[in-house]
Amino acid sequence: PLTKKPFITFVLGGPGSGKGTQCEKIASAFGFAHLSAGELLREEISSHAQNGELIQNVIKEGQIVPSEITIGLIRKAINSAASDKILIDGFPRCEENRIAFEKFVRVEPDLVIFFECPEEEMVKRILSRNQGRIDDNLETIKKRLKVFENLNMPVVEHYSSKGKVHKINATGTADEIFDRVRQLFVSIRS
Ligand code: UP5
Ligand code: MG
Repeated sequence: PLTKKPFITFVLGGPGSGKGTQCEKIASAFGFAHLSAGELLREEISSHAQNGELIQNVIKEGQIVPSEITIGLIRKAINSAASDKILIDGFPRCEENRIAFEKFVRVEPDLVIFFECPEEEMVKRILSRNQGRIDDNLETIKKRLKVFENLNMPVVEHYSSKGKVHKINATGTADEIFDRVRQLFVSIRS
């Protein structure tokens, strides 16, 4: 369990849908802590942590890292976050992730945001990122898209059935998208 009771928002959407970009904006406008599950995993690789090699192999294949690894990193990050309002970007990625998180961290998200974006737009964005990510090549992108569709969408559907999902049109410029996101956060603040 956690050492405090935070307000948790899961931020979901396909690869390149703009989760990281929008989370940065939400964090600075509304005082949230931004925890990117993918970033936490990439830090394990670059710091040569015990599971670094395993994580690298999974990410390179566009597959999902074992829940216990990711959940351990997220739990630690929540407990040391500077805010009790938390954005968890890019997790849970599958029903098994979700169920394990609820079981071991013993919280449910207060809110789930889903960024909806056409595949061709996501691919275009990722291919122009140029930040040296080992999964930003067409071959891995295709696998990431499949995993998203087959394993991550059921998580979105689960939370939709509980009325927790706010779907956001993730096309247009980053600022246009943030105008949509901002309205949501203003409405939950008041
Ligand atoms: N960009 C952003 N918004 C734009 C806009 N409106 N118009 C034009 N360009 C825009 O954006 C992607 C790129 O597009 C950037 O260059 C940005 O400037 C530009 P970004 O905000 O980075 O999108 P995001 O949705 O965050 O894309 P990302 O590639 O990070 O998504 P993924 O979900 O694929 O990556 P993540 O880091 O979450 O996961 C990577 C891998 O880690 C997974 O494939 C998986 O193998 C592993 N993983 C797990 O196993 N478990 C986890 O819990 C999490 C990750
Ligand atoms: Mg990201």
